[in-house]
Amino acid sequence: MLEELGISYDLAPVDMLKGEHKHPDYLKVHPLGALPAIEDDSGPLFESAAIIMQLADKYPEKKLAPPVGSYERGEYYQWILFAMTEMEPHLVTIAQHTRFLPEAERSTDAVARASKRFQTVAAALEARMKGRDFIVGNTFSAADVVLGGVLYFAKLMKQLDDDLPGVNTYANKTLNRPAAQKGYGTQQG
Ligand SMILES: N[C@@H](CCC(=O)N[C@@H](CS)C(=O)NCC(=O)O)C(=O)O
Repeated sequence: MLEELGISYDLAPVDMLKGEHKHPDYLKVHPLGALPAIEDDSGPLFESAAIIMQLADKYPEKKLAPPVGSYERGEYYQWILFAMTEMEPHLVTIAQHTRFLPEAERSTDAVARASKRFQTVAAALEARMKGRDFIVGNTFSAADVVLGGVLYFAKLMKQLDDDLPGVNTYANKTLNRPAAQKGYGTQQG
């Protein structure tokens, strides 16, 4: 999002494999010790979609959010919350049970259940993307930044199969944007 806005920022890497995200200093920024978080002149903020929506509103001249009160603004909230509440939690479950939890606490059943639900939810996004380039209206918005981030996570978790061609095309287009390539280091086929 910062790259899309073209504003300068300093990166503060947090090494999760070393547990730096649970350090007391970082817990002052994010009480759950999760990533990402930002700090600007106004103070710290966590929750990726909240950060993205706040930045879109803070730089209105970049036109990355539909006008407040418009129908498109409603759709913008709808798809952002869809990404964050219906898609992302299943990916977090898959990540925890394949990478982050101690092996003894991992459950293949939990992964299977999360993956099944993710596929059901992704099918709704597949239907939405039929004949569309962007999730809301016909221009790029912060909602595409949110969806792009979640779909990037889904790709890492190997959840975007060939039976989701529209979602794959959308994810690749979003992640091939120069800002995403700079931000995530992505180059999708
Ligand atoms: N809903 C949160 C999810 C944050 C989240 O779970 N981040 C992961 C990394 S992608 C994390 O920090 N996990 C470590 C933990 O929760 O202890 C957001 O989108 O910001």
